[in-house]
Amino acid sequence: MFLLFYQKNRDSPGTDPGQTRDRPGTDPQIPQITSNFQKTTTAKTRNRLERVQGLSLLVEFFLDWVYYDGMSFSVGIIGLPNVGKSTLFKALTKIQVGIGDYPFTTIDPNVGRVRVPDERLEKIAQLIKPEKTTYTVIEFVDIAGLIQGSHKGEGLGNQFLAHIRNCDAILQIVRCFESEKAENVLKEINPEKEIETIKTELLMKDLETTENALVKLEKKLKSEGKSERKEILKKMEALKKIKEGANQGKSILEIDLTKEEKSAVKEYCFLTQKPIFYLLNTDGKRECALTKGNYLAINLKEEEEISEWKEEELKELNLKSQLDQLITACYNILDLITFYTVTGGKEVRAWTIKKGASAPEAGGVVHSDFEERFIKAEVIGWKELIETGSWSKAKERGLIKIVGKDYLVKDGDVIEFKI
Ligand SMILES: Nc1nc2c(ncn2[C@@H]2O[C@H](COP(=O)(O)OP(=O)(O)OP(=O)(O)O)[C@@H](O)[C@H]2O)c(=O)[nH]1
Ligand SMILES: [Mg+2]
Repeated sequence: MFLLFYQKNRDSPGTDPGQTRDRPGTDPQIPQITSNFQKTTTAKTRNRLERVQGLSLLVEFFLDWVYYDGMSFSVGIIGLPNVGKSTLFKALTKIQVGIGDYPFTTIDPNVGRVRVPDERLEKIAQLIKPEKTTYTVIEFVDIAGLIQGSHKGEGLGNQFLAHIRNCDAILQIVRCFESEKAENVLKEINPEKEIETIKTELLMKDLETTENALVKLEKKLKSEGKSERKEILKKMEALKKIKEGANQGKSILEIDLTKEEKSAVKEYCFLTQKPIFYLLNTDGKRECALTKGNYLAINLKEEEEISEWKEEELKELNLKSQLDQLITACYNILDLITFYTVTGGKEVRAWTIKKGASAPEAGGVVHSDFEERFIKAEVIGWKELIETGSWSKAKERGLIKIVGKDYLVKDGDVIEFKI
């Protein structure tokens, strides 16, 4: 049955533009996607599995299931030990993970996907009345606690900084609760100091990466030809600027880099260049605020408890989870846009791409054929579609635009790809 199901889902998409097909194993609530983080793990899994003779089809099925070629974005949950990272992860993903009173309960990272709340998608679905409504997702990675000296291998060391490197954005949990059982590694509740401690660790690692890169480039400079030397010198200039800023305690986000400089150092995936959001894990007994940065104050213990409750129970007690707000905030710092497909009325689905993506690039997120064989796309803004009442009426009134390869997708576009 598994294989039949697999075969069915491997059929290539028809030429009907609206036909965004299901991925193997796709459930509307848990689209199967792959991020940089998963790719590393999946590559290792592929090697191991491929050694087993006779299991190739099963291997392929499994890899297709986890190795969705669409675009996905991940948020690394970081912070000192015992601040509530795994408590948040469990509340967000409903995945049972180890939560303990002692520091470093988490060793291997936990990875889970969470659907992004989307009122626009719900409104489109109310209009189209599809069989399936599929939200876009982001991935959260619960990473082991960092402490002072992590960049030099203290605590659980350097490898956890590497896990952060694979994430697109960072969510730092800051401890604002007292507990006799769960030791406070910082020994005091001091959000600014806690943030500074983690920032220093990330920055020291970036400084180390910068210095190593400069040494390597210096050597390379001597052996390369004239045109390559020009590129290397550009990169070195940007790295020197970063080194100078980092030595003054500035995160790379705080250093004024030009677009060219940013692109020259992109390959280093600097930790302090990732967008960051703070969650103050409060027990509600104290004032909780930051003087700078984007943040939310949430009681994670409470969130963990109510994450098991049904919606009706929450309504009855007049309780509201703040996690949707948090997911939306994380989605927003990733600098992404959402577009929608309506699949001939069968499925209404939200997709995520980076701001500035072209129509074929957006098509590639839905299916590789939509990028490779892209001819044109039909596009309408979600609001216009709702106001007009249906896709066919919008077409009759000439409100649907035909766009080509150069069209840059806008947030909220509803798109049908033509191949
Ligand atoms: N009182 C209180 N306890 C909390 C809260 N959040 C987490 N805890 C407790 O703090 C302890 C550590 O929570 P975890 O979620 O495991 O913390 P962590 O940041 O993942 O810790 P490590 O994996 O060790 O880095 C557990 O005993 C939690 O029950 C909170 O908001 N209030
Ligand atoms: Mg943990």
